[in-house]
Amino acid sequence: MLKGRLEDQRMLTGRGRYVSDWTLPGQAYAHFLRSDRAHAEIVSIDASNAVAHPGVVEVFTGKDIGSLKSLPAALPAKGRGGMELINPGRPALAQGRVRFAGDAVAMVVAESVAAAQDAAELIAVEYRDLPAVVTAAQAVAAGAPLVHGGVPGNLVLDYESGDEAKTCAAFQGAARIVKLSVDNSRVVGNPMEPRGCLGAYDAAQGMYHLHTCTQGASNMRTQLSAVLGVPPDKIRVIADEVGGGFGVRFNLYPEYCAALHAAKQLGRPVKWTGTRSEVFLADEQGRDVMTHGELALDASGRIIGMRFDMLANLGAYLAPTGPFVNTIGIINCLSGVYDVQAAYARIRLVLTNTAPIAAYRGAGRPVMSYALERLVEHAARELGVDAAEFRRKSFIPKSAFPYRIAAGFEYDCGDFAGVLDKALAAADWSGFTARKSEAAKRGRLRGRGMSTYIEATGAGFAPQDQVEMRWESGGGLTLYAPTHNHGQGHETTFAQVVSGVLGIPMESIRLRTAGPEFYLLGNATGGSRSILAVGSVLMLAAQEMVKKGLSLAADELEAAEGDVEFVQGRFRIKGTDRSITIQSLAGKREGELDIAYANKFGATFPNGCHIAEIEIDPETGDSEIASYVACDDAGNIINHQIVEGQMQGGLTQGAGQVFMELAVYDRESGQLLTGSFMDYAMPRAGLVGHMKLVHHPLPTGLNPLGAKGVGEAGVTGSLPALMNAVLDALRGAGVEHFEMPASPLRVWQAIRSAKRM
Ligand code: MCN
Repeated sequence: MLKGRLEDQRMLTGRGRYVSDWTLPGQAYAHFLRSDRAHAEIVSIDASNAVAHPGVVEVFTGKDIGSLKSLPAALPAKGRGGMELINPGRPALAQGRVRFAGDAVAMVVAESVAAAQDAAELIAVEYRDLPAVVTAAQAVAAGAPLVHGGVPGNLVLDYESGDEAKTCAAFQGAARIVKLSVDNSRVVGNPMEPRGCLGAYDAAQGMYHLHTCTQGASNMRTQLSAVLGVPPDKIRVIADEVGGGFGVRFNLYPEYCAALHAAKQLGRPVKWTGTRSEVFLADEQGRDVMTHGELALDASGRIIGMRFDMLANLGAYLAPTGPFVNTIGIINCLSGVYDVQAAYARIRLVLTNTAPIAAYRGAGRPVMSYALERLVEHAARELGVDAAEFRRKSFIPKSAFPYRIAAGFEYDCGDFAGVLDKALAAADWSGFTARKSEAAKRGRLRGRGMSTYIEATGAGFAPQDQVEMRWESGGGLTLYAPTHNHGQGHETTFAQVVSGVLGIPMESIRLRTAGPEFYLLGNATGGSRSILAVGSVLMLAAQEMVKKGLSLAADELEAAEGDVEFVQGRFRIKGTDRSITIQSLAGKREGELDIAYANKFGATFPNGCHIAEIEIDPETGDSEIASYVACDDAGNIINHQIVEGQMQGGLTQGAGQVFMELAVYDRESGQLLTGSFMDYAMPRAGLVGHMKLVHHPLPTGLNPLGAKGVGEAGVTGSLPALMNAVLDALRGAGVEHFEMPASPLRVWQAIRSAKRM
């Protein structure tokens, strides 16, 4: 039995090749001069001293990149009244105006990193400062400064989903209405590996080569093609190891376009290695959505309607996936696990003078689950009823599937009551009062919170996922797939799926996803789709390979094809001991057993019930997670160890946002005040102890593996469960309203001001 993951040995022994490990002969080094202000006109740029600096090859500014088109951003949907998304465009280097602190103004290319950095300091930029807005609420206020002249009121889209008329009627007939506003705070993705790239141009072939940290080469090629103005097949995106993605390595970034442009102009490769400061300033950021939610209840306490009014901060420019994440990404599970057709959401997408916002683990679904599950728990409390039984009353019953929600999406299966029951048992739900009293004796405030979340996994923009399988001499099999592994263990789980069909050892299977030697179309890793979608395609491809092998084996064994069967890695003449292994067959018939295959599988709906108990020390404001139960339905599980790791990672990421992480822009100056790990706290493994993971799998029929995604479920479930627990504990000290993060100082201050009231 394999211990750990196939990729572990390589990475733990330092043999992984990350973006900055790539070098090419003759490469030059890039450094970006970034705006030191949030909003200003660029009056002039004088780069003459920088150009004259020893070692400098060239300096590029906005006026030098005229042949590059704007970075793309689109949405396959319209807004209220047919409103189209307004995309004001984003140049690779600022042109005429800077719109957030960190906007790239110039790129210096030099013979060394140090020379490029030194020269950047010699560039004189004259700015004319403009007023800045950093919150979405500021941006939609009357008379607010405009981030882009062409976007009236800073509103790029007024989006809606659900049935507004039915929802109004439900609220009119409600016995009770419960309301809650919540702020899903802004966070910085912070993968271990800061961004970087190495751009090269092959003039003879007219080919661009971009080595970078990516979640999927095919997706990035399509985005690059829009900027470079060449077909995607003239571009290769190349990566081995990617040191974490979390959504913020999904999209193309301006620096990559500028580096490729420079490589072509200069006739030599250009390498850029970003810093942690640049991660904070110029990576896409996550969340930042304010929601006002309302529930309509009937006299028995059943939910009969729900509506949400959301304000989403998209930053200074539209990131390619920013609009999608903040519309469809949010409403694809609009009414959660509840049987409510009267549901409606309005989301206003707003520009501000901050770093662009796009996907961050969960990509919209944690915004929905947080707004809804905070509201539901609040309603149970208002009614003075048990939070679990309040939810149960409104669940979609198991018999009601397939179930189409008001937003138009169809859940295929689920057993929400079954999930709830298992979670209640694992959490010893009825024993909470005793634990709370015991904690009180120790001077601790103990609180409990629940979420019964659902999310959509498996969305993908590309129409198909193409895969290939090629045999190597020596009996190894290489899988080629479009979805990039950046921590999720795909080398192991994809090999597991293929090995299960072909009967060859997992160790003889290799995965390639972003190399110059192949060209596949398909979806990037995102939306927790890799195993359910690409894993399923690989499984079918392996089955096709076996079919192909039957006729080749018949030929080799001199038998009729109908007499040959495939059992545990061998083609055998039925009822005899004459056989040949698939590896030997591949060796004898070089290339003939290789296969190219494509298919597409779409959204599945993993769900779960998470129950958190936390304790707060009122003297210090310090919080501790005393117990955490996650009962999840991920359909069929391919690899339990990896799924457990994914859940732990997701929960910890959720806990990071709840307890410590917060990106803060100064409201006056627009400066990022939390630009380093000195000011921005990251969660560590010890944050989420006492974790109990329970499964309640209901295999989906929507893909051949019967799997649902798990990569983001931990976040979607934990944000509301943990904050509900924080609120419950704080109520013990008289605090009624509190927003993330529950850092010791903020908790302590909240308790102190509640005491004073
Ligand atoms: N798996 C399984 N059985 C299932 C579901 C999944 O065995 N029923 C396994 C899969 O085979 C895969 C892993 O669990 O090895 C995660 O699978 P999946 O849910 O398909 O998600 P993806 O592989 O597509 O990963 C994407 C998801 C996203 S969108 C973000 S963001 C994220 C995440 O995964 N970023 C991560 N997990 C991360 N983990 C690490 N270490 N680093 C990141 O950047």
